[in-house]
Amino acid sequence: MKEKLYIFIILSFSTYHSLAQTSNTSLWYRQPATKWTEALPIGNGRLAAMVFGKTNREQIQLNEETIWAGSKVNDINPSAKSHLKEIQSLLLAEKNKEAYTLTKAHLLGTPPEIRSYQTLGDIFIDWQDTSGTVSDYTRSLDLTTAIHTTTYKRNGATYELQSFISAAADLMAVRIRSTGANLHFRISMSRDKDAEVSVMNNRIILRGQIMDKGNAEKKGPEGAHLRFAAVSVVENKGGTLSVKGNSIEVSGASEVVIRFTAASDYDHAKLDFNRSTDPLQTCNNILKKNAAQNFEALQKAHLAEYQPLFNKCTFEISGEDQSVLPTDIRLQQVKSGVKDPGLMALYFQYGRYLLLASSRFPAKLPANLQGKWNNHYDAPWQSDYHTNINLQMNYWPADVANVGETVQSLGMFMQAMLAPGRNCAQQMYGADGWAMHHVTDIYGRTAINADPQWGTSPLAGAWMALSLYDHYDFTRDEKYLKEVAFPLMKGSADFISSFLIKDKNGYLVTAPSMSPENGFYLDKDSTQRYIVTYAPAIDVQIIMELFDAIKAVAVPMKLTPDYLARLEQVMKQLPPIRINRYGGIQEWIKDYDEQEPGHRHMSQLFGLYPGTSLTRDSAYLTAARKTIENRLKYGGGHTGWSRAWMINFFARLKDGNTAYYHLEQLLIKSTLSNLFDDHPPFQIDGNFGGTAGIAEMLIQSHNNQLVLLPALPDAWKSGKVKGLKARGGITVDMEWENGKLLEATVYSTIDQTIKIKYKSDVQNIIIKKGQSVPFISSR
Ligand code: FUC
Repeated sequence: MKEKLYIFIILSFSTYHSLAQTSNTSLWYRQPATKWTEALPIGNGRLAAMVFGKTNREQIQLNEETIWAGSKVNDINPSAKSHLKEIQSLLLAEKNKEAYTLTKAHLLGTPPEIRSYQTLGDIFIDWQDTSGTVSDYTRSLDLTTAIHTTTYKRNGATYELQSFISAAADLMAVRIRSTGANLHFRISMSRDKDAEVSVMNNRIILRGQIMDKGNAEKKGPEGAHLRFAAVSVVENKGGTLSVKGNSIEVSGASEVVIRFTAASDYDHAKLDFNRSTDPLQTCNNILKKNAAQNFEALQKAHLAEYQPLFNKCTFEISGEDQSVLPTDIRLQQVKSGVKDPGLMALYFQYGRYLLLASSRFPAKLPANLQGKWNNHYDAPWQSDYHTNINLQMNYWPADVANVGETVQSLGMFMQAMLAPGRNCAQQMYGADGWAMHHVTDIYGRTAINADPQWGTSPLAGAWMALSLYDHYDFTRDEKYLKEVAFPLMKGSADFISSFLIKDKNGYLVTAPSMSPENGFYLDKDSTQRYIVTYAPAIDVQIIMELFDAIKAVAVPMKLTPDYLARLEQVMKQLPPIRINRYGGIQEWIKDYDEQEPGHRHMSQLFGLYPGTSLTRDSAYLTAARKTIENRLKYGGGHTGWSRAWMINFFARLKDGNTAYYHLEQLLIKSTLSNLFDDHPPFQIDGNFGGTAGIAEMLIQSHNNQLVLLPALPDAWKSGKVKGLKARGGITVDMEWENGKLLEATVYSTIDQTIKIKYKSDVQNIIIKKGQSVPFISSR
């Protein structure tokens, strides 16, 4: 009997296997989602949806990237500039308490906080007949097609629901069909707040304007809230459609297609509303453009756009293939100690998928704290743009994992940030260039947000500029450098050069600032914790790396020797990177006692990853390891993104097995059943940081050398990866067996000599533009 049961399970698994197209590029489940964090995400960058796969009342939760509360305001505190000098003097005199009080009174933004990115609403499909048991149920998200499929049997009939969000047509298409029964259900669209729904013929129209307490102090006779609209068009084959209140009833159809799109009156270039656009008209225009295309044609166009992007990179790791099992079971198994390298390959591809689905064109805004998937009106951390690690981390995998197209929306947004950023530099600090702090929204917030203890990060913009520079470093796309990255880099350098002041020792320092988001005690007997300070290690490292990056583009940007000499002059006067009394990288200007030794942020290691300033000196590398060990000893890595950062750190330390351990911990402790990162709560940066970490274990390309398999863990004995990217316009395919590189193929978009390193084997390989060369090592 036991044996029979076993055979039955195997058989049913293989049935599901073919049904759900399981592999390590597919997430699939045997039951519907019972909560939002079990639903599966689809998106085209601009529109996003979470599909539940429910059988009585199907729910598709909807997002559009611009549905944000708040509005454009000059948030710079008018008394900032006149109090800056006093705050700086107090900090240099270590009167941190007084400095903090003044910072809070005069540098905190007005209003002090941004408002939230919001859900757009939901589509519901309410089935008329919910009798009979559901069997043979699967729902899956195929990453190679970006299509979500639910199939099941009920009362002898088979049902299939497929959905995808097309970037080509800028809409979501849902097809519902069955064999063995006709379709009877009601389709509705709703939003709990600030919207009205109407139905006309086969269209459900949702229109709204955000009403939010944050709007109280806002401008304009007509109010300043974002206006939005969403339209669902219902098309049936066979049967009838009828309007029932605010829903459409489908009776007796053999197939139904829903086309959905949404829009607002937000203007990306201005970071503001554009009252001359009508969101409903925008929706109608989108739908009209594609009206002649049936579901199959839409799908074909969707695949033609999506697949070339996704298929650029493939990754396989040897080991028992568990993809025959549902994804939630695999994750459970890993949590109970089972090894599943394939799940790591899936996690990697999911990260690439999520970035494409939340940041590729037509997206004009970057992926936020939740990508673009959010079911709240007041989301955790407003689902905003945190620029003291989180937004940067979102884009860590973009280039290396070969989804560099996703940087476009980040670039567009940051270009638009230059104007409010210049205002911030001038009005807040009386400085040149542009600046922003640790949080922003789609309306161009730049001031300190919430409290100086979180937001006193005047170099957050410089870090963002470095993220955009990295895309140039990977692609060597000079047009992009000139138009997008360099204005932000140069503007940040201008800001820094005029913002720095001299401390008592003659060093040029940033003040006020902080080391995100850790506190310290001025002396060991003190119980008074401080955060606001001057010249934390992260600032020094950011300045060095930004100025180095500018020097690196001196030729294409035609920078004058005079300008470069001025940068050098500043760099020479920065405080040095120091080793503290515990042998770690010193976090602050002095060797203060830290308040939270296990803090999730490890800002003093910016120069280990994503930066490089700590990677060229073995003493710094040893100290960096010590810093990480100390953080871990006191519970560090406890949030998803913090754990993901650990993977990248250990990859840079060339310690593959420890990087692997943290990747496993990321899955065990910080991953939800839909493989979303769990901060907790859901926050997408851990997905992206984890994806970048996996790539960083396989390939590294900082410091002008290409290192193959720099941190390969023992657990990834054999494997194959195609299409990883390296700095310098390079693409790499590799295959390894029993921990040894078999062969690599290196392709370059520019003429160059590449220094390629595998273990102790270093070879200089001359490569011509557009050429591929093999790399074979004897090691
Ligand atoms: C930073 C982190 C938190 C969280 C928030 C969105 O402030 O310290 O952990 O990720 O951003």
